[in-house]
Amino acid sequence: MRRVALVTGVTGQDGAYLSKLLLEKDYTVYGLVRRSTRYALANLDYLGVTSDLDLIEGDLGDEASLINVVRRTHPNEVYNLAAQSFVGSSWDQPILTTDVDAMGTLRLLEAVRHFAPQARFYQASTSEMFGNSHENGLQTEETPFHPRSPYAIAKLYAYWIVNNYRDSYGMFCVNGILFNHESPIRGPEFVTRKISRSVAQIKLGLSQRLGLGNLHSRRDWGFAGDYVEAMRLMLQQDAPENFIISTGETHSVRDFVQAAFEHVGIPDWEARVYIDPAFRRPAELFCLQGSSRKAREKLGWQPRVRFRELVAMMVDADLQRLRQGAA
Ligand code: NAP
Ligand code: F7E
Repeated sequence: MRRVALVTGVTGQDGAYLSKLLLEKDYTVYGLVRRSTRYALANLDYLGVTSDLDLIEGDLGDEASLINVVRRTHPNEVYNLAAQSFVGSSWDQPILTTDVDAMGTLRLLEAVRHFAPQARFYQASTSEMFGNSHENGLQTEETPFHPRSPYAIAKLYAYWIVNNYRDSYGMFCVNGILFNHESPIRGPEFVTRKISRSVAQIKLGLSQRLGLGNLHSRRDWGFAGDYVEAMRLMLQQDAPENFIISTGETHSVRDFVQAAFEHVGIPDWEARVYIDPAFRRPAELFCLQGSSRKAREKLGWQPRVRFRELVAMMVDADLQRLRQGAA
């Protein structure tokens, strides 16, 4: 029997990579798509999987649509990737962010509890929940949470309600606590893609300068294609447990900018970058560096793509897109 997966957030970065992986593993994949989808199907098209998916309309804000999709699809595995995922926007739209990221998770859990209680449930939790909390510079599964944005607070509710449904109803529910992961189809509002796209534009003479906020923030950046493998592995375990997924390396935004300019052979990059206060945040996370030891030991997972390779992959993809005339 083919396994059936239901993926929310299928049009986003992770939804596209996860769908590709599940199709390669011979799953039937249903994707939940909003009527007003932001990315349309560009990410799925980029990875060449659109025609192999079954897309069903629904919204995490609408319980009826979630009940409908769970009843129609009879999933063995549910991956809840849908979210208002941009931290910066969560200060501008805190109520929407909370409704989708916190309440939306609860709505989906309820639909699964009533109509597919045996399904295994993956929740896209985030390193943002840690805030500036750390233990000797690292975040582990035991590090206390101290969220610093409306996004992180909504995700923390989702984290706990997922744990609660596991404890209360015996459902197979897990949280993947993923650190930042990027790719050529990362949304252009996130800093890595903003940099890769701007550097490609500057290289091709289509732009002159790049305006950024805090250059000193440090993130543990991995490749999305590696991280979706961990999501699937978490649902294949004998017992449901939460896992951190990270590279264990940290780099600053400045490091990313420098690596991107160096990759295209522009050494005098500092003259091309200016600080734009509009991109500073009301509360910042200074340094994320995750320990994925538990995932390495129990899931047998490890990241393959290293920092410089990731930067090069993203810049090259943007160069190629621009040369082909894409915006
Ligand atoms: P993304 O590219 O921003 O994708 C978000 C997805 O959620 C899109 O498909 C979007 O659909 C969908 N969505 C938004 N609001 C929705 C709603 N009300 N109902 C249904 N779908 C809705 O995010 P991502 O980078 O792939 O991340 C996937 C998940 O992992 C998110 O939950 C994110 O918070 C979490 N996460 C990401 C990272 C990371 O570094 N990427 C790290 C930790 C956790 P539209 O196309 O309709 O907008
Ligand atoms: O910011 C700084 C910014 O927006 C990274 C999401 O996937 O990962 C992501 O959240 C850092 C921050 O990602 C600009 O202040 C400087 O310190 O790329 P980002 P994020 O906020 O880390 C986590 C794990 C998630 O769960 C989220 O869903 O870069 N920064 N200058 C800037 N950031 C942006 N976006 N734009 C700038 O111009």
